[in-house]
Amino acid sequence: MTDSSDAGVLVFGPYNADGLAELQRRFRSVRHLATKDLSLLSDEERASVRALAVGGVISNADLDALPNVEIVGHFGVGYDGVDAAHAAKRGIAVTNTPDVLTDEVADTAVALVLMTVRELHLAEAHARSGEWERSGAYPLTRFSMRRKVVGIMGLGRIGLAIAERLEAFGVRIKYHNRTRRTDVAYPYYETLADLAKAVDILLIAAPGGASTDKAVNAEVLAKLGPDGILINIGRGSTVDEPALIEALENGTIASAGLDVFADEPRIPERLRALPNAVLLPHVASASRDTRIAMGDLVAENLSRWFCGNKLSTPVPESVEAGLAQRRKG
Ligand code: NAP
Ligand code: 8YV
Repeated sequence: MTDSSDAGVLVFGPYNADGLAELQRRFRSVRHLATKDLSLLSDEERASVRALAVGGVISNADLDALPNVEIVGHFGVGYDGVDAAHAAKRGIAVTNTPDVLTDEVADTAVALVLMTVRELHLAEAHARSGEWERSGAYPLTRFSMRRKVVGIMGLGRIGLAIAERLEAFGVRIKYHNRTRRTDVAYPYYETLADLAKAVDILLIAAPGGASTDKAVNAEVLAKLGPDGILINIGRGSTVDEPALIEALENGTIASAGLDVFADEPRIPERLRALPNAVLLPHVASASRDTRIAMGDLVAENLSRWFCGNKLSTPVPESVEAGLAQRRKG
């Protein structure tokens, strides 16, 4: 490789068009395998891949089918679609896209809270359908933001940005993380169940992965209670989705606002049929500007790697493995 732009880049799976264009601006050899079907590549083509740009999930088997990959740039801050620990064992660095999307995601989360609390999805349908003219005003809503207590599971970059926005509505904020933060005054709850019992609105802004898998289960939903509202802006895997559907159908909780789901893009028909569920198709970061910033950060990380510079946003597993910068030689 005579210079950094000669590195072979494989874009694996569906990928943002602006992000793909940025990679093509920076690297001479960029191939987009939208289908993720590596059998379409010859052994020589697989061996030529030195960098991956991934928009969603790559299995360890697929990663291991690329013998010379040095770095995986993940398009998104949640990198649960990549086994970063496995990559580190192979000496492969992984990067993600934190911070550049925080405000967009927090804005969307607030919108989802308001839609769900004030039933705006139903009110919009009432207007659009002509029902307002036929049968009069949309009914007064059961809930308001007034005097509400919001509990955030995952008070990190995005969770804190959401909390700061929600304070403008006069709500009180509480949170649960694995570790108490020392830089916030919000009340901390050691367990998710205790947080759920203490709040009106439980908002999930935690990462996916083993430590959060199905954390919001039937017990937590029962603690949230019949006047409780669940908001999930994190990962669908964090919620036991069948238990949530039961809870919404039976009035165990009042309603839910969801941007993420267990088996995207598939949403169970029972969930789609529920009037007390607000459903968004994983759009929290999906503005043109934010996606351009994410794609630029992926490309910047790959460029920095092959120039021998420190990565902008390596994931913790890569930093711990000494992969925050390409080793010389
Ligand atoms: P972050 O800054 O790393 O914050 C994650 C927070 O979650 C941390 O405060 C962490 O604290 C907490 N956490 C991690 N594991 C936990 C567990 N098992 N139980 C309770 N709390 C836990 O990450 P971020 O930038 O805020 O992003 C958060 C997540 O949002 C991403 O990983 C992604 O899954 C999701 N996201 C979704 C969208 C969307 O389009 N819907 C867009 C962007 C991000 P502790 O380590 O102390 O537990
Ligand atoms: C996705 C997200 O990355 O950043 C994250 O963790 O969930 C989103 O921004 C986006 O949907 C592209 O897959």
